[in-house]
Amino acid sequence: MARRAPTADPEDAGGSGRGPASWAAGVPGVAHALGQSFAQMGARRSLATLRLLNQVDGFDCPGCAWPDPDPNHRHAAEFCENGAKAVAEEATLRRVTPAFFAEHSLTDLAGRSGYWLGQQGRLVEPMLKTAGSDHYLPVGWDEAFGVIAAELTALASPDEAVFYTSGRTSNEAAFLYQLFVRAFGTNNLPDCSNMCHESSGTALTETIGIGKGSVTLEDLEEADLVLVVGQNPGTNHPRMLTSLEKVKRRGGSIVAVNPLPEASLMRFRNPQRPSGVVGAGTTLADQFLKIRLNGDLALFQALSRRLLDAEHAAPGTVLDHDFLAAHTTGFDAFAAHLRTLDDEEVSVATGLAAAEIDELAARVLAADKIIVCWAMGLTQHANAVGTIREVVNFLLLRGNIGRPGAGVCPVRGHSNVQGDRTMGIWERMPDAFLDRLGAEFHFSPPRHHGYDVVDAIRAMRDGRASVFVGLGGNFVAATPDSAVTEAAIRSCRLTVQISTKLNRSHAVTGQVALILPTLGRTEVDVQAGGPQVVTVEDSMGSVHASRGTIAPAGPALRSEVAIVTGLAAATFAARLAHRGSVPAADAAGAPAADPAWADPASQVAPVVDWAGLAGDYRHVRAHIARVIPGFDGYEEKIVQPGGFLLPHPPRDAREFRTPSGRAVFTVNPLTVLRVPPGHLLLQTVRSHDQYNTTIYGRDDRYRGVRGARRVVLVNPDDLATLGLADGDRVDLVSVWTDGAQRRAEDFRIIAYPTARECAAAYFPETNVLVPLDSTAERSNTPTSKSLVIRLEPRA
Ligand SMILES: Nc1nc2c(c(=O)[nH]1)N[C@H]1C(S)=C(S)[C@@H](COP(=O)(O)OP(=O)(O)OC[C@H]3O[C@@H](n4cnc5c(=O)[nH]c(N)nc54)[C@H](O)[C@@H]3O)O[C@H]1N2
Ligand SMILES: Nc1nc2c(c(=O)[nH]1)N[C@H]1C(S)=C(S)[C@@H](COP(=O)(O)OP(=O)(O)OC[C@H]3O[C@@H](n4cnc5c(=O)[nH]c(N)nc54)[C@H](O)[C@@H]3O)O[C@H]1N2
Ligand SMILES: [Mo]
Repeated sequence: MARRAPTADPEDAGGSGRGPASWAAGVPGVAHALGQSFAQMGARRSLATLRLLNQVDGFDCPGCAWPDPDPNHRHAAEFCENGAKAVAEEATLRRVTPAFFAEHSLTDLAGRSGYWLGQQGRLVEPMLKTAGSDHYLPVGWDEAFGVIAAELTALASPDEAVFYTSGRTSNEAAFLYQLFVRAFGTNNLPDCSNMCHESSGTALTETIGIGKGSVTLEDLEEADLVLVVGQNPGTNHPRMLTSLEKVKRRGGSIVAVNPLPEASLMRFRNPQRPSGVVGAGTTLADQFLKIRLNGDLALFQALSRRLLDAEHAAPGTVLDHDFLAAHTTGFDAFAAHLRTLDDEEVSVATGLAAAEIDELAARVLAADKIIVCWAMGLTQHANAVGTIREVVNFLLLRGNIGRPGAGVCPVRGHSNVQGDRTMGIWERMPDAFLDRLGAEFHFSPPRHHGYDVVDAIRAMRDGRASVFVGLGGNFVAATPDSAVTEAAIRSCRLTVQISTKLNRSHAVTGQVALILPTLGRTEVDVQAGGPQVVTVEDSMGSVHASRGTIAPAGPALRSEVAIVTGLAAATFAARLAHRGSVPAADAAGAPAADPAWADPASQVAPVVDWAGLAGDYRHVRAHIARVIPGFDGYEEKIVQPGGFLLPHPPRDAREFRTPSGRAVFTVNPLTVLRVPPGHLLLQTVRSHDQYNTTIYGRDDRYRGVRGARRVVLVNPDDLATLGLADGDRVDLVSVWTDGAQRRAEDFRIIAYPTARECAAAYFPETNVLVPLDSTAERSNTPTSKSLVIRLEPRA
């Protein structure tokens, strides 16, 4: 029964590689998207759905977290090709029915590719797999909640359960979910962010006192210089290209720092402007630094060093001395450390010529307002937190934080991943949040930190956790060390997936498994109190309403809010019956005086009207407004077109809520990743035709790859050194300090102009290569962008 992920996908046989495209978007992009939409939804439904995408009266795109322009500046079609694909994937007319599960056993499903699973359509009925069975059977909602409640109540400690969240969940569902989990008695709230921007949150909180980006869309558009570092916006945040184009039109410049010459950064044709469809497009990047994987810490140190040298040569002309004196701490130690920077080390770490860094430094000196944007190319490395702290150091030197047109811009992934964090989805929420949550609901939230993603896998592997609940996402496919993770999940007593679409996490399960089908962002959500809206927060801290517009995929579907509240009500009822004890609050809702109240295990249930909250989400927002700063007047603010901006002290007032009250310069040791002879560094990336583990197709158009996903991109000079050639078939073998060899079988080599010694291949196929224990210092994020591998020719 324990079948491994399929290594050979029969439909993924050949494919071709033609090298990177020289431009991105334009006609093929939109035509491609509409083609996919029509195939999944039919023409009428496609146009009706896409018309409301990212409009004030419509729904928020379930794709990425890039912000929408203010309502007066929105296009009639304010979406991109990949947003349209995300919508088509959700609004598909295909259905996964009980008959489907009668036909396909779990063993069968575990042998299918992620692409095949996703293509089967929307989940429409709650399904239960009992212990020992290899099939899911339909189950009623109440019975499903009863199964979960019984398993949760039987645990020796609430910490034996893990509650994962992926970043599409609405603010309302996320808030109730963390409330339920904390009232149940644990902080085990791992989320996709642990694998994503955790390093950004850690570094920014330490240095500027808040783990979020400090710029708005308007800031971005008025910057003089935008550095796009470790990010592939043409595929992953296509609407960002429109903003970058505006930067160019206003005379600003853009620099791309990336081991791959990503097409979108080179040239862009805007499908929303007629000239973009017919014209030559805009050349976006003024400079492209083809950096070695993991070389960014060295690059930012080298840049800052050049600024310090320039200041030395012409005192008082380079650094923002007023800002440094009034708002920062730690400058002297930082400057002293940079004086020891070794050019030779920088050259090895970055693979860049000194002249390239000089050119960038000259651009920096010429720019008054600078923004640095980044994504997974910075966050998924062992030294990721240090690298992002260096980005902050670099910006602080010239006062590039907390004034218009300047700042830090970590570009988030999932459409509400930032909102979920704001709502308390985090295994380490600060005490101030827990205090207010406890006061609002008259209970005492647990204080000890919970498990993040990597620790949750370890806990399941080691038998310290045996119930897994996933609010969205695809845990077994998105996480590292697939073989270890799948075994960990299979050792659980119960696994529960609250999902829209079928994926590998429904096939690789605990002894007992449940699928709870949920409404997606595109669908109308009607509750006892009438039609509901939910709210989301974008990558720049702006919160707005999202209203589904199409009919639900099936009558049995429930909203995430309804599922979470149903689960909570059932669990606390079961706990009450199980303990045979009285609720720890009296009828009036006052907290019990019993000192045992402080012990979460002794709590039975907080005073919450779960059904009432599910009936009308305005009641949920009223609680959020009282618990979370920045949400006062929530209900009134979300009816304003475009929503409202959450407070951000550095952006709003140059206020830094660090222990010293100042922005912090940090000292970060430069470690150079040296690759043993015969080996390469591998980064695992997204193709143009996927959304994380959801595979839309097998092309990666902008990189010129057609019809294949099991490919590895390698520099031709490295191929020559390794005695390999374009088209060769190889296994990817990762080597790690634990001595274990992790193997991904049968990849085809594509000769590609990536940085020397730096290969690239797609995830999730390559997650088997990422060692569980290979994580970033302090953020514990898996190092998905720097794996030491060798290529073994297939016999
Ligand atoms: N269509 C679509 N949209 C998406 C997603 C999707 O899968 N599909 N995923 C969403 C999610 S959850 C996220 S987090 C974002 C991810 O957005 P990205 O971070 O853009 O996604 P990746 O494909 O991981 O690309 C990483 C980029 O960083 C570069 N890079 C890798 N290592 C390094 C390095 O060491 N230094 C530098 N300078 N560059 C490096 C890679 O070459 C690549 O261009 O996108 C979101 N949007
Ligand atoms: N090797 C490697 N691994 C990585 C990464 C990498 O770059 N390299 N990137 C990491 C990153 S940045 C991230 S964010 C994670 C992503 O990890 P996850 O967020 O766990 O994965 P997704 O593939 O986005 O999850 C897709 C599933 O979510 C469900 N879903 C979709 N929409 C909804 C909805 O509205 N509600 C609910 N309840 N369910 C829904 C569907 O069932 C779908 O199959 O992967 C990480 N893993
Ligand atoms: Mo992400």
